[in-house]
Amino acid sequence: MLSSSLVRVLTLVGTLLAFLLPATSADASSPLRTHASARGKFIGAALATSPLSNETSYRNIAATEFSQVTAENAMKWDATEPSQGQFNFSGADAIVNFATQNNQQVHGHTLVWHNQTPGWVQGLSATAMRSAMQNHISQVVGRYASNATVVSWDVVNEVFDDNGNLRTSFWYNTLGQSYIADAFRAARAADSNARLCINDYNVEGINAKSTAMYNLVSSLRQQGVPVDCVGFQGHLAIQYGFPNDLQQNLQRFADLGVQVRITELDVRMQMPRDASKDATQATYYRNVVNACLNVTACAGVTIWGFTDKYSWVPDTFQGQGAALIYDENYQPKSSYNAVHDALAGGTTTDTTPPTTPGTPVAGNVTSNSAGLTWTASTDSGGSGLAGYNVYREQGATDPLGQSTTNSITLTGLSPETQYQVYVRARDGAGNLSANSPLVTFTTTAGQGGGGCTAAGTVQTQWNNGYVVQPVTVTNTGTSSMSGWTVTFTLPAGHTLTGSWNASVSVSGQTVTARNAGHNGTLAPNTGTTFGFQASRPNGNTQTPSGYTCA
Ligand code: G2I
Repeated sequence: MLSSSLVRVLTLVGTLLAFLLPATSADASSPLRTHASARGKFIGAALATSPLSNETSYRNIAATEFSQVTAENAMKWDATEPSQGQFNFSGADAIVNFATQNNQQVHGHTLVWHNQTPGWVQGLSATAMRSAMQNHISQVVGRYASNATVVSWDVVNEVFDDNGNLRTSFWYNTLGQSYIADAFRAARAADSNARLCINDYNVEGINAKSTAMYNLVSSLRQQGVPVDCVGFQGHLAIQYGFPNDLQQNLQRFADLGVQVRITELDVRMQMPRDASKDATQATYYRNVVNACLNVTACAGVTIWGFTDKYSWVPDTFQGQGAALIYDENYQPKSSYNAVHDALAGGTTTDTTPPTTPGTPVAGNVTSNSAGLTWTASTDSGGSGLAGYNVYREQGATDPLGQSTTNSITLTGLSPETQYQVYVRARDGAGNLSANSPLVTFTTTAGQGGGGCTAAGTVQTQWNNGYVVQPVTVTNTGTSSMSGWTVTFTLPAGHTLTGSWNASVSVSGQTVTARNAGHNGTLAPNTGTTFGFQASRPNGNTQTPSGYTCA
């Protein structure tokens, strides 16, 4: 029996310890993988071969924090079979050996993709291409079939275009849709145990593309094609918003009987970094991890890299970066803590809204636009200030506009109209502040007649091409339009490879896009969208410019 004075001393020590150590301290020294395993999930990172062999910090973090790894490039076709029948597994083996040493599982990425596939494959006839594909899969998967470290494969990658149609890649154009089922069958033949995945981007939320993926997976499985896993890449950006139906989407795939996983998570931001962007980013990371934790069939989350020192983002999206959970000096960021705390079962949720913004001041009021500025809010709830919503009517759910700073130019307003608007601040967890006081302004008289604007957003790009979607076309005039013509300039050497929702012609580098049959009529202050895809020389990072509308 303990004497009562000893009990008192022990209690005191316990109280002191509880006081001195922050609540998360029990977990502070445990790496991500320890917590992930305790939850029955993996936490992974994509690894690049060169820092893995050259940098101790890189190697140490990769080894200690993650239970799963994916080769960022080393298992792709251009690395493993640069010329027909000449296989090179040096990079792939380096990653597999590293993973074996560190008791990690490897997800093989990727067997059949339209990027990073050598020219010799792309030029083959249908019969030759099918057998080259089967041979590639058989050699690459076969090499690791009896290696317990390599447990899963992205058999096909990015087979959909951005509208959810099957991508008209050289695979599809030469072999038709059957290449997908054939690839899975070849992978199963090469390894009867590996988990075989289909992987894509922009499928995190429920949308046309993810629904097309859902239908394809469902139909392949009904035909007995061995698809047993779906990968959701998860290349997110704080400026585009979080796919709030991620968990629901993962669950609907899980209900098909497949395993699901987040395969390439990163959350980019417009540079430079600041505390508020970091906080929003951390919320995105936490939300993704929580979505996976909440879906039993979700195997885990792979981050596409781990240090901002090595990330594909700045090379692809000009002015954006800082997408990962360690900075370029290998220091953990808020997003690391978010992943850590979510895996550790942290339930700290920010429910404190930001402070109320100041009264907006209106300036530069025209017939269809107005500038507003207000005193900024602050946020103390932990998730950080994310931006502001500007509303017209009390209780409106759709904002007139959104801004990440304490000013905005409202566009698309009606001429000679009185507007009473107010601002609400929002934080990274989605909490909205109280309404600011109202500001009232009246737009000026319009000139009457026409006027339209066009602007294009690069949705995704890769080494030698990109998709611009949407190009938004807006009728900024005061009368209805019955047709529109948008022009823009392709940089030298770029070639249009496809378009949708517009009728497009090219002369030199000037592209003229006219409305399609269904989207020519635009009432004042309404708009429509179209999109296009183009190829560009390897290594070129330019994108089109000079969008005009008439
Ligand atoms: O684009 C991001 C990812 C989208 N999903 C599929 C992934 O496989 C893809 O990864 C990226 C790699 O992160 C980049 O590192 O795929 C890119 C190529 O499509 C990779 O970029 C390439 C560069 O384009 C090459 O110039 C470079 O030689 O990386 C190569 C190796 O560093």
